[in-house]
Amino acid sequence: MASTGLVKERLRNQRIELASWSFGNTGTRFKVFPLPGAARTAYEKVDDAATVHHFTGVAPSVALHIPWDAVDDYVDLAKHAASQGMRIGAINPNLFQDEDYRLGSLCHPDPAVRAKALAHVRECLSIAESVGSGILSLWLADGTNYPGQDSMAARQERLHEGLQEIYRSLPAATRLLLEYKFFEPAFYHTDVPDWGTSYSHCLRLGERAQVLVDTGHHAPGTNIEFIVAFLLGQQRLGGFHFNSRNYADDDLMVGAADPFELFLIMREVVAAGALEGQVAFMLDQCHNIEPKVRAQIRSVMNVQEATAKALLVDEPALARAQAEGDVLGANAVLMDAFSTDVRPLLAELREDMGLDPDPMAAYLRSGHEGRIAAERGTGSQAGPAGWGYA
Ligand code: PSV
Ligand code: MN
Repeated sequence: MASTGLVKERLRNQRIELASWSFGNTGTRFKVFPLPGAARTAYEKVDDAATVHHFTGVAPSVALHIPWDAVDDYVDLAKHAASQGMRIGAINPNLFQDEDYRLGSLCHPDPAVRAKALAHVRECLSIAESVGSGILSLWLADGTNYPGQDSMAARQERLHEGLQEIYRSLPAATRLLLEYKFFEPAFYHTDVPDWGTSYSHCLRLGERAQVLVDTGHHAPGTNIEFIVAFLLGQQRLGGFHFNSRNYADDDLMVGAADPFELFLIMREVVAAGALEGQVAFMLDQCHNIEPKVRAQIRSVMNVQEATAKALLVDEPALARAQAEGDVLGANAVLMDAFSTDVRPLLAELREDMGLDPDPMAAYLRSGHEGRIAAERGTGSQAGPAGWGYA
């Protein structure tokens, strides 16, 4: 088994990216319940992300969604982040909330709409460059609702052409992460429904096109850790959008519904030697009824716990059991690691890092929640344009 010192060292260097949209008022299509203190601007979202980093020590970057986080001066926003020890992470173009995107964006039948979508992605690439971000995360809401609505085959070709244009426009050190989702908002078919579709488009594009695995974007029962293992083996796992689901794209706190699944995913990451490197570990969550900063702190802690357990797997013992065909022995090695209470280890690590051993208690004591509620109020419920707009 790895020494405690080594496990702590690796946990200390772990990086988890937060998403700006987790801090604003969000909701379902039924209702947005405005939350006291919810961030109203991109600057406040960065501030809240910095607060999460302050108490956890492993979350120094925040992803932006454009235009939800549109500002006049992105360099200034990046400076604002840097002044709090943060940097801007992945840039997410929004190709789903404009009237023109009713029938899709890059796959739309009208070339003018496809051109508009491409122009927006290019704008996002220039934002990425100006804030020093090396990741463009692309999620398309494209698809159809009814059989016959459009040619699925033609849409794949349009998609390829669009992606090729984007790939050609990528600045040298930037990666394109292509996210997939099996349904919603399109209900009959989506144009990038699964990892295989994303992977084959990435292969056609080139090395800097990689798959983004959002843990909430799979049918129930899907073996996500297999997908992770496969993509890591092909050097095409670009990153994660972590969240947790019971039914569909529930966007709940990662590790909430199925901590075992999260452990198995992190175990594949650790086994492939990918904990440190290019894979981006990002949260993509919405906190519709719970306090947002606290929920993000809990989420970071959940990822840390799953990672710690994954690092505690007795790899030599596991390899031995696997080689001997010892089915139950191999399984027991994994279960031993999963069953370990890693909270004391993480508390020790945080003390080593000069942090409070209990980030949640420290946050509550800090009075931040009351302060932002008093300063910001409840904000206003998002209009018909969508809950993501401030
Ligand atoms: C879509 O469900 C998604 O997972 C994509 O990553 C979006 O960018 C994000 O949620 C926010 O809507
Ligand atoms: Mn996502």
